[in-house]
Amino acid sequence: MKNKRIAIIGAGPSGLAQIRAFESAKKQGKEIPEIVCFEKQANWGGMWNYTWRTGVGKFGEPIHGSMYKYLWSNGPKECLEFSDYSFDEHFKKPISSYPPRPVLFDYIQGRINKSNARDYIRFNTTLRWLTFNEETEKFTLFLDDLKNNKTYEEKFDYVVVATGHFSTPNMPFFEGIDDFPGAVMHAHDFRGADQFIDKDLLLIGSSYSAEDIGVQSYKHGAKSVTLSYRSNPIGLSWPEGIEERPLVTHFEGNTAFFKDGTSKRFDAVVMCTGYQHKFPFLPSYLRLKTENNLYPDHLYKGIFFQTQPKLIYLGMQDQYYTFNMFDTQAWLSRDYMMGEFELPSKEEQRKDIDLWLEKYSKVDDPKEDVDFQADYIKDLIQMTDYPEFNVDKVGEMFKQWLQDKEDNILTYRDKTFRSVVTGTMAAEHHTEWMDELDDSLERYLMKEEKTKETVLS
Ligand code: FAD
Ligand code: NA7
Repeated sequence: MKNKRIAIIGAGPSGLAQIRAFESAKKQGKEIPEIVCFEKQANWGGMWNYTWRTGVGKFGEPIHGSMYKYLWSNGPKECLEFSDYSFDEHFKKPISSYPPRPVLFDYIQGRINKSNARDYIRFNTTLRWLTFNEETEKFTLFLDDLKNNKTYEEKFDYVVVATGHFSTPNMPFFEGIDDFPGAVMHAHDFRGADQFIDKDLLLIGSSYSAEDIGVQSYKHGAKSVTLSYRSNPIGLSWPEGIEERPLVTHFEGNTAFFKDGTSKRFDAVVMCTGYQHKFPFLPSYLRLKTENNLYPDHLYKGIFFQTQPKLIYLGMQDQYYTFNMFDTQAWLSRDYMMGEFELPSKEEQRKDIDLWLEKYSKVDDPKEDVDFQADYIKDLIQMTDYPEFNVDKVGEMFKQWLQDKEDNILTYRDKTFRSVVTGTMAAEHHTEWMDELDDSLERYLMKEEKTKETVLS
């Protein structure tokens, strides 16, 4: 086992889950392979490692981060809780169900800090390219040590791609947009709504980014928010100041024209039009080519690449379940790499993928989406020793969350849920979400009396 070398690309929640899976086997006294994780950023956490930068970073690499200031969890934290490291264990007291980004970042770090995970990670290192030799059955990775401006190559037996898929913008063109006089950006480059105070804002898209950036901009004082949809409106009952219109047909100056014949003048446009699965470091025959969906084709059990199963993809699905799904995937991929889980024949793999794709083709609303992803996770869990958690109960919470958003998009983050890991009921946050403009960890963990003092002083 010691002679096997595993490369993990990316130290976001998925890559860290893979390290954690190996650490857990090591704790059980098993001999684990040599692991090297390559992370192009200076720290771990992936998306949760906030950066103020846009465009390129310090070393000229495309910026990975798409998260922004004032980002609060968009689903209950009880739905993403690690089943081997609870929120109670980390925070030592109940916290609310919808914490802001720095709090979840702290939680992610808490679990991984318990081990020597940092020793496995080479930060500021980008995977540029890789090849696979059919004879030696080894991958050669071409790596760029960004700090020292040095390239080098190394050989590995397995490669785990954990580079995420919400980083490379899908940026559509609309006639006249090139002459729009205000700011035009993609959600990937959005870093907070302060810039839109008193502005008329147009968001194109009708999914999570449009909803969340729209509501944040409203909360932080935008004059108006217009969401423009291509297929379906989000369809919530919006407060006055937020509205939905069909797709933009074109722009003339700072006026946008919509499919229903209406028009409106805007100060800024944010394209909330999703992301591309992008793997510039892989030759095309090893690349996963897919849209954002719950069951990308060509991945057995959602992770093993059919053309070459020694290439494993984590977290490539669209996500209701997040951290706990990445964990279950990482546990199964670990077992495969340690020779404890055998892949069936190519034909059997294809059959299994087709069954899942057929099941997925029948899914047609968000509640069924949740059930589908729950079934997928249950399928994985029963093949591994990942600590069981009540996946269906989490599914019920997701459905309640969908309902809460429909009831009131401005207050759903004030609701609380019960942990399936510890049974603990979440605490109510000291301040209602709409009134809370500070998303820092310090403010979040403050006692209620203290928050009043800070407001009065
Ligand atoms: P990422 O977090 O994207 O991490 C991938 C890592 O790979 C990064 O660190 C990157 O630097 C590294 N990398 C990429 N290319 C290379 C390379 N060539 N060489 C070396 N390293 C590389 N999920 C939730 O559960 N709740 C939320 O509230 C939530 N909000 C979100 C809000 C936004 C705006 C976005 C974009 C996503 C949100 N998500 C949320 C989903 C989020 O993507 C997941 O929670 C999680 O971060 C995915 O983990 P990952 O490790 O798969 O990918
Ligand atoms: P999603 O969920 O992939 O949604 C992309 C949206 O963009 C969706 O509404 C699409 O409409 C829309 N879209 C895509 N292309 C176009 C064009 N050409 N014109 C108009 N609209 C378009 O991405 P998000 O960024 O919202 O969410 C991704 C993650 O980031 C998520 O995990 C969040 O937590 C944060 P469609 O319905 O396909 O017509």
